[in-house]
Amino acid sequence: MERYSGFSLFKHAFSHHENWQKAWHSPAPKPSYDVVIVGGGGHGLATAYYLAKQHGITRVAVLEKGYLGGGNTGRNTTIVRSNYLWDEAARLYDHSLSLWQGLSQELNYNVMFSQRGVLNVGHNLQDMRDIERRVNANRLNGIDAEVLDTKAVKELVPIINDSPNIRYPVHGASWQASGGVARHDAVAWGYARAANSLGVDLIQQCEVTGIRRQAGAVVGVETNLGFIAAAKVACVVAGSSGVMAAHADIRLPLESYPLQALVSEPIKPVLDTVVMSNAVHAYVSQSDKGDLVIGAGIDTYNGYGQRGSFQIIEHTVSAICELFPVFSRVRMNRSWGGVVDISPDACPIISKTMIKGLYFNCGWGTGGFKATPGSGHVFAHTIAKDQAHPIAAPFNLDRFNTGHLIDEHGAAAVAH
Ligand code: FAD
Ligand code: PYC
Repeated sequence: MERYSGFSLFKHAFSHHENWQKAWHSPAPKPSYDVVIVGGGGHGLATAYYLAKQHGITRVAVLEKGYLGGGNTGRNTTIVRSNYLWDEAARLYDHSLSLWQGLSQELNYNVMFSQRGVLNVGHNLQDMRDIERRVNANRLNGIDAEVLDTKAVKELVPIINDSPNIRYPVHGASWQASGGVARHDAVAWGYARAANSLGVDLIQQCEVTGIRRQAGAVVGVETNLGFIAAAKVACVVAGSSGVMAAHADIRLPLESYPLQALVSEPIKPVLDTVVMSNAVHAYVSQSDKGDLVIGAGIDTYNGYGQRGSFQIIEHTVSAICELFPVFSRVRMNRSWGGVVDISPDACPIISKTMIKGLYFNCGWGTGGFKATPGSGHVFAHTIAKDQAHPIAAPFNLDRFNTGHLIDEHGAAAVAH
């Protein structure tokens, strides 16, 4: 901003005549904020918190078009794990898992993180070979993973159907004992309260409709409440990332899909771990309240609807009933959907862009809840230093040019 005022403008004008003319005709707005974060989900709020807490940057605003945590953060099935195949992804998700362990204390807010373990079930020989490969890779990365046979799965989950005669018999599973669940909306509220107490502004009902740029750099955002000037803009809008990028004339390699889930009426405790099966497109855990929390694969077509299609949910419920016949008469209470943004390698984008001061954090697809603390932590570093955090560096946008993809379709564990 210095160059538009006093002596420095004078100096600049003589050295860059054309720029001076532009600047003269449209003076850049004085930034109200050092950083504007677009999107008040868990990732945006965590980013704001770590910017303030770890980097001392408190002139930060989080702009949310609806209400805080009302996007995928408040719609997911809360599974936390770090058993990803490739080193880069394992490092990212394991960094997050380690932050989860101290999060309630860090935020002074009970996020109900419960390490009750996660099973990824295999139903045929190839599933089991993939599981063995992933577990071996996990162990090499120091992640607590094990391969279990059918008997060991049955011991952990006595209500699972271990008959060899069902359509998709349980041949075994991977087991990550340190995985588990957390309370999704508490994560948004905890980060929001902690960020706000450090000076971050939280502005709800504020929809960003444009990204204003000048001379190749961001100068702020257009919103339904008017223009907000900012030195840096960080977009963390999950399924709306393609739309947001278009505001800056950027095309991201992302596709948006509805992903749905449902919960049952509360029942007595019957399931004290998380059971996932990619092959049958279904997974289930039991919340502390007693509801069965059930999730499906993504819809088979692109969309922005916050509900999923009947064909997918029917498939999921029939798979759950086959795996857990004891659930066949449980009544379902609610179903809903969220819009997830999936990249070609099912890994996130945590990156600077070609526009100075513009950053994107997106592409978490079906699996970003578990990453919330780690994502916010490394993204805040990337924004504050204008340089990728070492853990975030492989998730740069440039990988789609160089071909250095990190294919995590298998470990994403939800059918794509
Ligand atoms: P969000 O929480 O969606 O936040 C983005 C925010 O941006 C939204 O609040 C939105 O309103 C706001 N926004 C959008 N456009 C604008 C705009 N123009 N102006 C201002 N604000 C805007 N992950 C797991 O790890 N484990 C799971 O078990 C799991 N289960 C899932 C189940 C379902 C049904 C779904 C839908 C997702 C699931 N996920 C899971 C994925 C996970 O929910 C997401 O990856 C994660 O919550 C993304 O967080 P976020 O903060 O980036 O996005
Ligand atoms: O990534 O573990 C996961 C997940 C579970 C449900 C949706 N995503």
